[in-house]
Amino acid sequence: MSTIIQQVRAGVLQLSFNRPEKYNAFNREMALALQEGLDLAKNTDSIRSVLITGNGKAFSAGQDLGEVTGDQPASFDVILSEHYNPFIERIRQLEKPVVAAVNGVAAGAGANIALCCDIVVAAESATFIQAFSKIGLIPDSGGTFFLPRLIGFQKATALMMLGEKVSSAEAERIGMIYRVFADDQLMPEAEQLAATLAQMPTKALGLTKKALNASLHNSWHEQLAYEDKLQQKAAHTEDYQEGVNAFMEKRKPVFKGQ
Ligand code: LHQ
Repeated sequence: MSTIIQQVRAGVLQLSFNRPEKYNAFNREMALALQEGLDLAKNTDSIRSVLITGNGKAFSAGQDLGEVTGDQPASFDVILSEHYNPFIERIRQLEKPVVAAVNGVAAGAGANIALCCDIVVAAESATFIQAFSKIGLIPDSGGTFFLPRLIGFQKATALMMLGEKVSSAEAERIGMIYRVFADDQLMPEAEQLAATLAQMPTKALGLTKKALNASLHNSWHEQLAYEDKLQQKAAHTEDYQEGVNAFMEKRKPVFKGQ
């Protein structure tokens, strides 16, 4: 059985973590499979958005701790440089929207993978735990970068140091995630959201993501110049022509992602 199930429909690539008996904890195979899925999204024009979720009760419990214990524990260096960092880079650099549908507990790297996605939605019963401190580690997978930017330095520090469980309602309230849905509505809503994104002007969404990435380190005047540069690119896309023509002709636009 694959550790990640890939399904493509209506321009959406759904990647479902599939180690439910381990709460979708990451072993090497699953980490490499996630990278492959993200490469497929990058290299396939007809895929215009990505939806990441977990099969079973959990979204992901982070690193499979069985892989770092026992007789032949995997080296931390390998785990970060070959597993986590490459897929965090891929999610942020993919010029297509990535939605995380957090269906259950998201702990350790499992939480931080969700939090680096573009839009995070969660089930009412889902929880987020910066579990690292509980086992003597530091938050990785971009957690120390994204979490303070999402919810502020103070709350991020407390959550990372205390390793407390955060409900999805609280996560929405503090801006950690976009929206919460009733458990039985999460997947229909997340699929609709990803399908809507897949019908939108993909190039403009990709350029928006580039601008947002750059805003995390640019000064405001650098950012204005960067917006100028990216807007010129957006203005040369077919979807911009279609969007503006459709508006003038009072009809619904049909965007092709070009
Ligand atoms: C697991 C796991 C798991 C294996 C649940 N591994 N089996 C980077 C650098 C290098 C190395 C280290 O890691 C990292 C990044 C990281 O992600 S570090 C953080 C690693 N993750 C954790 O420390 C979380 C550990 N898990 C938990 O705290 C709990 O399982 C949570 C809070 C996620 C869920 O609690 P419960 O709902 O009470 O479920 P449970 O504890 O009973 O777990 C269910 C099953 O899943 C159980 O298996 P079993 O056969 O006993 O039913 C667990 O052993 C298994 N599982 N997490 N990370």
